[in-house]
Amino acid sequence: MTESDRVSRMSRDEFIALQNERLPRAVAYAYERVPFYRQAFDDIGLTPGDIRSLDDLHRIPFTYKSDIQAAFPYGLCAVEPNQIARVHSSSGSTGNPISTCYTAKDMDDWAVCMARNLEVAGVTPDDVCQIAFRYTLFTGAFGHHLGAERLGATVIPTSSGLTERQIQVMQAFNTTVLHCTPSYALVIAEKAEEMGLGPDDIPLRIGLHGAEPTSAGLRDELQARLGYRVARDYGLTELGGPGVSVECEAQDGYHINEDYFYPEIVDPTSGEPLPEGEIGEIVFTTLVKEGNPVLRYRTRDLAGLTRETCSCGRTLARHGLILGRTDDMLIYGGVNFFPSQVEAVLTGFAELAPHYLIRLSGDGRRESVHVHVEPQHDWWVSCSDGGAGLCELVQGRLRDQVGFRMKVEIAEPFSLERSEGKTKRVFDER
Ligand code: DLL
Repeated sequence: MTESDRVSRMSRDEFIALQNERLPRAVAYAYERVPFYRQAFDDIGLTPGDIRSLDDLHRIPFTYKSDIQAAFPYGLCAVEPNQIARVHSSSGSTGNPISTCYTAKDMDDWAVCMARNLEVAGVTPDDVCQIAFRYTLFTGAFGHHLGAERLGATVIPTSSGLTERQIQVMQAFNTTVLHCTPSYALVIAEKAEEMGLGPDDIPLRIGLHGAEPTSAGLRDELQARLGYRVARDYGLTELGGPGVSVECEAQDGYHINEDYFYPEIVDPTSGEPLPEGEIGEIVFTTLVKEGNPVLRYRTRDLAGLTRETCSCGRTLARHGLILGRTDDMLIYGGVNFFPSQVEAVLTGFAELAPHYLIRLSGDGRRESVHVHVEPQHDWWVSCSDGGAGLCELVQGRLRDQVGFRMKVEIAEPFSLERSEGKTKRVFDER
């Protein structure tokens, strides 16, 4: 049994003991080294000594994305500049960029977390891992690369793009694991089909996809088209990138590396902790991070949490599918909805390709929501009414499932923009 395996199967009491030992140290470390945390504690008369165990965690004030943005680039850093081994950054969909820095030990911890994620996903040292996340300041490629290397697998750092060549590389080197965003996996699937290749012509057995949502419908479609099993992984720059959680073969929640990242679920409005199983905002506290420790970080990602043992036998806490982000929530005519609800409806139609975009427009008095969908090519060429019947059906189902009328418009096959990284699907022009 590997060390990762041992940790992944510890008893709940062992986890609690480990977290109770690490949390007070992490809090004292942040207080002593990051003026932002010292100030936050001093402001409410809290001392690090007050945080003796997990039971005291709720007393610590939250850290928000705006705090990290305001501190860009090194404001929340806890070490001297010459101790920083690596920096990564995300452009952020809104506002200032976010950056994170790693000490040499953080880099080692990152490798441990990512190697464990790969192991949980079913990757072995015999696998050939093609890293088709883009190698930039973005954490995705470097994190996956590090984990695959640490696990002892073969690493092929193709980065994203040059899709035909990606497929040639897969065939030449017998790639068994594809690492990229689900959006890019879809582009690869399309290109493979254009090259006349079916799932049996491609040696992949696992797709490790993260950095953006993958609905169950999109996952199933990728699995059918590329002939592999999808394992989705989750992470964010603020916590050091990927390596936070991942799905195992059971595809029943994401196992969290909770010896490194302590999870809570809180009510997004009140901030009150929610009971296990309820959907709320995920909040993480880093337990051993040196470069950029964060306490009670409000991720804005919405999911539920369970500490029940998974059918795979692992005991690591699991969060469910990320249902959306608090800042992704759209409000139309007083109804709250998430793009993921629209995607869930669209992927239920075999006639549609999983490419879409949602456009909200209006002048304050009259608003409208248009959903642009793309038909499957084969269906489209045999369709006799220009898609009108299908549009009606999709509109009806969206109204039933999401709660109001959206106008569905059919775009030409292959006409909506494809992405090699994360896809932007919502355009709010109100
Ligand atoms: O996306 C880190 C990452 C790289 C994760 C590669 C997995 C694989 P950021 O660019 O900072 O970091 O974006 C983080 O992306 O708060 C979520 O909203 C979203 N996200 C990441 N993974 C998933 C996922 C990386 N599996 C933000 N499902 C997070 C849904 C995800 N959303």
